[in-house]
Amino acid sequence: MKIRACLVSCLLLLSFNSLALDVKQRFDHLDTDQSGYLIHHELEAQPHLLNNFSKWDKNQDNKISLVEFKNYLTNNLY
Ligand SMILES: [Ca+2]
Repeated sequence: MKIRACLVSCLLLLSFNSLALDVKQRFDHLDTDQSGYLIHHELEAQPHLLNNFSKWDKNQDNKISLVEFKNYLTNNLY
């Protein structure tokens, strides 16, 4: 029983990590100039995000940070 609980938490941890990694990989893939932020021209492949840019740009700095991108993906894909 203990082993099973451990296995379940390990699997949960793994899936959580792979989700986080997936978000980071997507972000880095889009962040072509490696600035750590996504700006308008980097988001041409993400029209839905681009169309709602101001909605996801929570702090209105005209850039999408990793956290803002993660919020976008969480709300739209997962
Ligand atoms: Ca921002």
